[in-house]
Amino acid sequence: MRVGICCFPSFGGSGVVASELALALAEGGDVVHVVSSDRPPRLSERANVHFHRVDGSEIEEYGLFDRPLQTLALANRLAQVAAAAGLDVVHAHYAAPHAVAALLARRLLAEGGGDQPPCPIVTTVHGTDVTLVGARPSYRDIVGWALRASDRVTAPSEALAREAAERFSLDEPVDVIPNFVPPAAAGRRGSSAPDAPASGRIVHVSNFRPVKRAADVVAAFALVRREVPARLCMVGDGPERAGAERQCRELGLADHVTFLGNQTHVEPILEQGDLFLSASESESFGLASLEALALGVPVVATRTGGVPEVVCDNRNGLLCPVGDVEALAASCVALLSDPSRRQAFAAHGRKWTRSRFDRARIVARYRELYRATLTIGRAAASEDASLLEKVEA
Ligand code: GMT
Repeated sequence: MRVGICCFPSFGGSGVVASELALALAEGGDVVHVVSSDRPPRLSERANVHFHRVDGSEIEEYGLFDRPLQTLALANRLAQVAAAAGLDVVHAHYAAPHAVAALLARRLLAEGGGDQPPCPIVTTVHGTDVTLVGARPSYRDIVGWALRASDRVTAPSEALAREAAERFSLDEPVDVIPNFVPPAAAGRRGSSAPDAPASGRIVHVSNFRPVKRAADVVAAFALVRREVPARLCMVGDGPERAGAERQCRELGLADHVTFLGNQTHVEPILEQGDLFLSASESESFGLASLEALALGVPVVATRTGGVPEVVCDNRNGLLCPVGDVEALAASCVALLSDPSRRQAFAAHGRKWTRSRFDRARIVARYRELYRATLTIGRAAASEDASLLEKVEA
């Protein structure tokens, strides 16, 4: 198949999932066209993967626009790519702006009167489009429209599928297709030695947005340090990083915490950890937790959204209430001071992720879904016009 994928070029989970999916599809013989404002960090070069940059900045020189009209530029580029490459299906990661742009592109092509059948659109919601963007009055209606007008909608967890269906009153079921373990994590054995004495290496990976509650990670770590001589490695970058660094200095922790910034490949860092710690307020899935478990690193995380579908409480990790810094710290201390429990958790995590989040099986599910949409794309495309008219009215 010829598959178009549009996604954010981010270090965050959705950019990683979209890129890893593109690579896996290409590996299986599909031709993939990734359309984004920049090359996603994990999208390595390989045969059958074509990258198309969306620019849109030409209008800035006119002076009237303070930024590119990204959604329009994306729709325009997507239509060009769909026509030139003869795409069979477009997979939009995030309802807004990607599914909206894909729907506009399809309309644009239909108006152009080409002889290519309309391209079906599969949209994957990743969390923020439902819980944040979709919750704001300025975006709610257009996100709901994009989801209803997509030929199929998928979510990485039951929790997010339920939330999307309820929030946007979706008539059609949302397919739950979990994220898969990237080959770089599946292919490593994990070098942490869970049966060795606890060295107390805790790893946190996030984009340091407020929803990640980086301050709770640092506060929990401060409590852990009272019991165990632990170290904390913070991976990623974002708005709360500077605050977390300041908090470490104020708590006298600066010598025990390393901030590494964004990293394209987190596996070598994760596998050096004895524990992965996440304090998120909301998390549709928790890709970094999945990668940690696959590497045999137990997880201490907050019980929110789709996290309990990834982390099995008391089997391969420990789940705590959001905001309960004491519980997070106590869970870290409990695991760091019990090597045999860590070892059992590590073994469970490896086995669980291999069976439940297997790449080949999950990529096959996307392929099946794409095939199923080929027959409905034409009908759906003719409905776009009336839906768009309703939204514009
Ligand atoms: O967590 C973020 O802020 C990044 C966001 C993204 O768009 O990359 O991640 C979302 O999608 C990931 C891949 O499906 C999930 O693993 C994350 O849990 C999800 N984040 C949230 O729901 C907050």
